[in-house]
Amino acid sequence: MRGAEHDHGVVDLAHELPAGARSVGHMQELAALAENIAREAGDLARRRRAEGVTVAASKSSLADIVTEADREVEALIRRRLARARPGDGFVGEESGASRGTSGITWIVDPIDGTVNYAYGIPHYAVSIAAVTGEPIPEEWMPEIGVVHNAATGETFTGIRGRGARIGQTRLRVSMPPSAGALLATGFGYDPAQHDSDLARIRAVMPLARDLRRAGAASLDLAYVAAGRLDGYFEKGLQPWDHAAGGLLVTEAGGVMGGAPAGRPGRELVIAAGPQTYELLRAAIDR
Ligand code: LIP
Repeated sequence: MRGAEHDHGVVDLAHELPAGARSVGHMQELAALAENIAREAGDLARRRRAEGVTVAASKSSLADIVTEADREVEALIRRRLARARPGDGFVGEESGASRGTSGITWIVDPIDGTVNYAYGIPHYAVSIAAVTGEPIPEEWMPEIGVVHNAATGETFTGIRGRGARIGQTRLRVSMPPSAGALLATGFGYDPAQHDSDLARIRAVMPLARDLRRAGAASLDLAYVAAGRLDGYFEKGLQPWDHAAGGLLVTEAGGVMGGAPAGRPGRELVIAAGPQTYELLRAAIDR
């Protein structure tokens, strides 16, 4: 998906809002609700971190952990959203999915960067997105996205067709850097995937000035939107890892793509400014 009209002259029809389909004021209200809940959830996560973190269980592998705080923070978010908008659907990393009747579904990662959080590395985020359509990456239409860095307090907000910002500052993806791209990526929890992860890195390194692996996809995507990274790619992400951050990228004039079917998904997520995106895509597909 491409961002709206921006310096590169790329126009995306997806941003021509059907008359009456969704009011801007309504989406701004959803964004404000998500920001308030994300900040409250982030405060809870930070308090629990200071008190000491307990790993509650492992999921897809021993490395794929969930802490008691993940579960408690998601329960808080789910309660707050249900009270404010009882007819909405919900998809959460820890508590599963429930369908709504309003046409809006919330896609939530309560603590993205769980391993950072468990180790006490101050780089983790509350990620909250609202989508319309089927709540799966292949079909959803992201409407609003909030990524709140619970460790630093930074909140990145995007509204479809209305841009992305941090506070009152508009987010813009970077232009292609002459010194090579500062890229970010991640490694799946499944060790069997690591060979292909490393091969993908080998394929893109000729484009890169350097590589970052910070451990929270939503913040990697927010940083692409803010121009703090030139590009990001990763295989194995869950929908809640990229739902909010992906909207930040497209609303900052960037491109979100991947696989299956060229859209961001479990097989691959790629995010960058338009020119860097094409270079990344070509290097990875080679
Ligand atoms: C994490 C992502 C990260 C990825 C990790 C994990 P979690 O999400 O944010 O980019 O490399 O494997 O998927 O598990 O912390 O919500």
